[in-house]
Amino acid sequence: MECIFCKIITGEIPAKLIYQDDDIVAFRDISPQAPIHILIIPRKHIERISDMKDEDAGLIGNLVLVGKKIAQDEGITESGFRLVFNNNKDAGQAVFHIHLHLLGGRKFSWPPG
Ligand code: DGP
Repeated sequence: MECIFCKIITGEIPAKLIYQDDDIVAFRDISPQAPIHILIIPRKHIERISDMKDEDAGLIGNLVLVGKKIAQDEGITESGFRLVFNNNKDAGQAVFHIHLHLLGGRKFSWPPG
């Protein structure tokens, strides 16, 4: 198993875990791009959003709901936060196990860089 996020799920690679349930794990990004930068991932190895199947709809919905809950716990609901999936090279995807970025704690620009 070569996937670093699968290794975080099994505990083979340490991470600052902040949430887990039967389907989802969340941990702090090793290279934070904002005061709060958390990755929310499914335990199921799916390489990219464009590989998702209709049967994954519930899982993706739950990733967003976990993002909402963590944002609340981190105190960034009122100030604002961003949830982002990067898909393939133009979006800068570096790890091929889908992950929802939760970013907050500062103001973000739009359009994104
Ligand atoms: P992306 O570019 O969307 O594929 O984002 C990958 C993110 O994963 C990037 O923000 C850095 C983070 N990351 C990469 N390796 C590790 C790791 O070993 N541990 C943690 N906590 N985060 C990692």
